[in-house]
Amino acid sequence: MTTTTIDRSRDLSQPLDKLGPDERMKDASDYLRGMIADGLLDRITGAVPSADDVKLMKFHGIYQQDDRDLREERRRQKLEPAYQFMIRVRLPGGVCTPAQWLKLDALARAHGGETLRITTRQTFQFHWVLKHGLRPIIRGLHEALLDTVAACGDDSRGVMCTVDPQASAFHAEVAATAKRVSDHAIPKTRAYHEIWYGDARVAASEPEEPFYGRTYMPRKFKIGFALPPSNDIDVYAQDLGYIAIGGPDGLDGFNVAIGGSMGRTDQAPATYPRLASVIGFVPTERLLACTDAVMAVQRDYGDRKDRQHARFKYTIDDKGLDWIKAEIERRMGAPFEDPRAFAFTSNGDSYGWNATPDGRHHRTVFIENGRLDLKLLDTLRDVARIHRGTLRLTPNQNVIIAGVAEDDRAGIDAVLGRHGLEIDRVSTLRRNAIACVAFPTCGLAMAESERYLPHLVGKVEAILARHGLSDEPITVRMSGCPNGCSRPYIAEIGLTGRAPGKYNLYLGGGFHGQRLNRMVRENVGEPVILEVLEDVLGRYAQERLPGERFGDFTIRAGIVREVTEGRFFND
Ligand code: SRM
Ligand code: SF4
Repeated sequence: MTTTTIDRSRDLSQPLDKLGPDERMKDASDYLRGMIADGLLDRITGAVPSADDVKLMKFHGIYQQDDRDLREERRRQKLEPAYQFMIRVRLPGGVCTPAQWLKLDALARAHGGETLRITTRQTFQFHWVLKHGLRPIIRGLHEALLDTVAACGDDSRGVMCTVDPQASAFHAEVAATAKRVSDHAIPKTRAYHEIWYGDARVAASEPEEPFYGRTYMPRKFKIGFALPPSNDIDVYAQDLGYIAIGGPDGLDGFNVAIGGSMGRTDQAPATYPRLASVIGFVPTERLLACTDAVMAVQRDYGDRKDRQHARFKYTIDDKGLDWIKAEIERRMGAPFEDPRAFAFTSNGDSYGWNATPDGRHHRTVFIENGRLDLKLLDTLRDVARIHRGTLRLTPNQNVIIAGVAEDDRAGIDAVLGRHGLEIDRVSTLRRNAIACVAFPTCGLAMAESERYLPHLVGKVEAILARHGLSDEPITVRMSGCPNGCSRPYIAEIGLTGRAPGKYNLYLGGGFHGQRLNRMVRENVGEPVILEVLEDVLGRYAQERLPGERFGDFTIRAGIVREVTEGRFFND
C-alpha cells in the first residue's frame, strides 16, 4: 500500500495515553510481535500467559478460547479452563486447490479435533487446537502456501468474492482482482514469519508498516467483491464492498459501497447494523488507489477511544457520507463516476451440477452451518484425491467442487454416492439457513446457534409444509449473540441470542441482502418464535402477491416497519 501515509494515532493531536488501551497495546507491540514467542514456550498453562499477547495473536489469525461446555465443571474442580485455540485461514475468495484441501484435512485430523469449519466469510477455521498444536498447523499451512495473516485483528480481514463461477463470464477476472486487493491490504510486518516460521529478524531501512503504522486500523475492516446478479457475499454488509460491472469487453470496473457492518450490542442503543452506501464507480485500474483511500480515511478518522464506536459505519455517520466521499476522492486523486446500473437476484448457492462458460462443470455440496465433521471430511478427502479443479467455499458455508471436466463428473458423483451424498436431500429452507459457531467455542456466545438451528429449522419446515410453502426460498440466519456473525440483520427471519434458549426475533430483511430487518420479539424462547412464525407464514401463504418474497410481504402487510437507515434500526 502507499508509503506516503502516516500513523494518525500520533498525528491527530491525540496523545497515545488519551486513546483506548488497545491502541497503546498495538503501539507497544513492536509491529505485532509482543511476547508471543515466549508465551508459546510456557508449559505451565494451556493459555498464552499475557492478555496483550492474546489480543495480538488475533492479528496472526489465532483466538484463544476455552471449552464452554466444561467451564463450570473445571471451575468446580479448581482447574484452569480447558484452553484451546481457534485458527482462521486467510483464503481470499474462498478458493483452494485439492492439494491444499488435503493438507487442511490432515492438519485438522492431527491437531484440530477432527473437524474444520467453513466460515461465513469463505474460509476455514480449525477449532480445539492446543497450544503445542499451533506451530505445527501454521507451518503445515505454509507448506501448502497458506497462512493465517490478518484473518482477524484490526486490519483488512479475509477478502470475500462471489464464488459461483457460473455467476458471470468475467468471474475469473474479479476473483483475481479480489486476491490482488487482499495481498495489497494485509499487514507487511515480518512478525508472523519470525514467530511462526522461526525466521530471523532482519534490520530494514524501510518502514515496517508503510500503510498501517504502529497502531493499525481502529477496528476490523472487511472488503468484499460481488458479481451481480449474485449477492452471495452480502456486499452491503462489508466496510468496503465492490460490485463488479461488466462492459462489452469484460470487466469495466466496480461500484463502490462503503460502511456496511452488522455488529451491535443489545444494551447499547447507539450501536446498530448498517448497510453499505453506494457512492460511485471506479474503473479497475483505480481499484487499489480507491482501496487505499477508503482505508486511509477510516484509519485516520475512525474512533480510537471507544471500540464499540470504532467501525467505519460510525465514522461515516458521524462525519457525513458526503464529507467522507469527498475525502476519499481527494486522497484517491480523482472523483468517483456515477454508479452504474446493476441488479441482484440471488444471494444463495446453486445446487446440483451447473456448467460454466469455459465448458467445465461445478457442483455445490451442502454443508449444514459449515461444519465439516469426520464423515464430511472423509467424503471431501476422497473428492480431493481425484479432483483436478478447485474447491471453493461459499459465503453460505457450502463447498463447490469447481472446474470439473465432463469426463470427470461421474467419478465425483461416485465418491459422493459412496458416502451417501449423491443428492442434497435438504429442504429449501435449510439450504438458505446460516448459523454462526456460538457454543461451545465462542467466548461471546449467549445462546446456542450452530448446534440449535438445525433443530429449529426442522420445526419451521413443518410450519411451511402446513401452509404449502415448502419450496419457497426464505433466508433464516441465527447468531448466538448480537455481534451478528451470520449476518442475521439482513435475513428474512433473523435470530440473535440473548441467553441460553432465548433469542431476539427479526423479520423483514431483503432476500438479496438489500434491506435490514427489524426486531418483532425480544428475548423469547422456541414456543414464541414458532407461534409468531406460524401466524406470519400463514398470512404470507394466504395474502402474498405473485412472486412476492417473504421479507417484502412482512413490510407490505404492515407486520414490520421498513428500516431505512441503520441508525433508525432501534426505533
Ligand atoms: Fe464474527 C467476533 C466467529 C463472521 C461480526 N466472530 C467473533 C469471534 C472471533 C468471537 C470473539 O471475538 O471472541 C467468533 C469466534 C467464534 C468461534 O468459536 O469460531 C466469531 N465471525 C465468526 C465466524 C467464524 C462465524 C461463522 O460461523 O462463520 C465468521 C468468520 C468470518 C471469517 O472468516 O473471517 C464471522 N463476524 C462475522 C461477520 C460476517 C461477515 O463479516 O460477513 C460479522 C458481521 C459483520 C461485521 O463485521 O459487522 C461478524 N464477530 C463479529 C463481531 C461484531 C463486530 C462489530 O463491529 O460489532 C465480533 C465481536 C467483536 O469484534 O468485538 C465478532
Ligand atoms: Fe460468537 Fe456471537 Fe459471532 Fe456467534 S455471533 S460466533 S456467538 S461472536
